Amino acid sequence: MQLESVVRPAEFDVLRIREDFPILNEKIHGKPLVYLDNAATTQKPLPVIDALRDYYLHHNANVHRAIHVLAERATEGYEKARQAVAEFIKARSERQIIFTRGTTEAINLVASAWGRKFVRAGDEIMLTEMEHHSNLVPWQILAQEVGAVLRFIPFTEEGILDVRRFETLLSGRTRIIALSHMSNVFGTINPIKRIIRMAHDRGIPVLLDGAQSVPHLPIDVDFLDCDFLAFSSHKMLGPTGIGVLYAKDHLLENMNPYQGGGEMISTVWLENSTWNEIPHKFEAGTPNIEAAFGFHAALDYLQSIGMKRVTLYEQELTTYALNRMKQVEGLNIYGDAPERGGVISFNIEGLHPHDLAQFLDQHGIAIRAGHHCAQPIMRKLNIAATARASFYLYNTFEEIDYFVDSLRKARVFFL
Ligand code: 7TS
Repeated sequence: MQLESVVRPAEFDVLRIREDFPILNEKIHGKPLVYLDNAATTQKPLPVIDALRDYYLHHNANVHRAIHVLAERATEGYEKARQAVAEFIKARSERQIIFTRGTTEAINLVASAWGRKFVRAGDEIMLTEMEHHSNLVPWQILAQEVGAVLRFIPFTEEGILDVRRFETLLSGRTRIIALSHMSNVFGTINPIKRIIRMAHDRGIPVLLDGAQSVPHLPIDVDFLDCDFLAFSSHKMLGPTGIGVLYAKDHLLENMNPYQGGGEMISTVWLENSTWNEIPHKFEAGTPNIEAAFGFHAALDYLQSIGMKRVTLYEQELTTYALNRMKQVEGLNIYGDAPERGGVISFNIEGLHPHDLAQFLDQHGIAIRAGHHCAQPIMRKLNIAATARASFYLYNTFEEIDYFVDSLRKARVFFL
């Protein structure tokens, strides 16, 4: 994406935004917190924290069940959150929005409820080599259960999907393609529009793992034309324990239920039952109601800034960080895609990423070190782990300067 447009970073009042995140004032080992682990989870602004408190102070009751004022308030708030999600990703209807525990559960729901019905022995499920375990293991379980075969779109040295190989891997037996929109290791934004078009030419549905994209990019499911989209509230300023599965209506109508229990039924006899309307058919049991209130507040917060502005600001930060990090001696960055988000995986030669993360923590800087729930990527790169810095709308250029200076200090300290 080019920065020709509307917003220059100067117009993006990051200091004003930071005031909404009280945790950013924490001192870590006596140093100001520099939080660069946003791909794992993000911090929460006051409106989200207030929404949780407000829910318990004024609205707490179970949803969809009782006829009393609190139950009506809880139900209304929960369903309004669903509408807000639909608007945020430009879905046609809130019927297409199922609340789950997060991305992981959303993908498991599809693998289980759609997969068991439509995938047969010998059918093929297409993934990529750069998936998070969440978009790998549920398909492995399904494939083992029904005797299906997994196929993988490879990535290149630059951490870019080899779309030409994708075309040759497609076959008459490919039943679904499931891939991440943005990689949590390389930061690569995958060419999903092209992949979806090629898949749809052959009548194959596509599931997008949007855990890393929906928090950072404007999303329009109608424009993308994806069939399923999974994402998590906690990576986009909202509470943990709630996330979303978006799906096209006809897919949801034709899928079996995921879990059985209260709320997902219409009529229950001792021997059998009929199902509730979508999306309720997929929401068995009492949901995470307060999290829906908090998630709604997070979506409003992001909307009030504007996702385009968020994307542009993060791109400026990322370009700045990449340029500065490349000047650190012995530092290798994994992934060099032209289209990328604010996730940078790297190593410093001779320095274990865990030692580096511990050193940075002593300086107040929170980064991630490990395999990032993507062991197959590490295996292909022939490394055990990487360090990873990931940004969000409250990070600053000064924090990146401090981070890069601290990387240099770590080299001096350890090497
Ligand atoms: N898919 C991707 C691409 C992810 O990055 C993650 C979480 C998930 C799925 C799972 O999301 P959850 O909310 O259901 O857990 N990624 C990371 C990470 O990179 N570091 O910690 C969690």
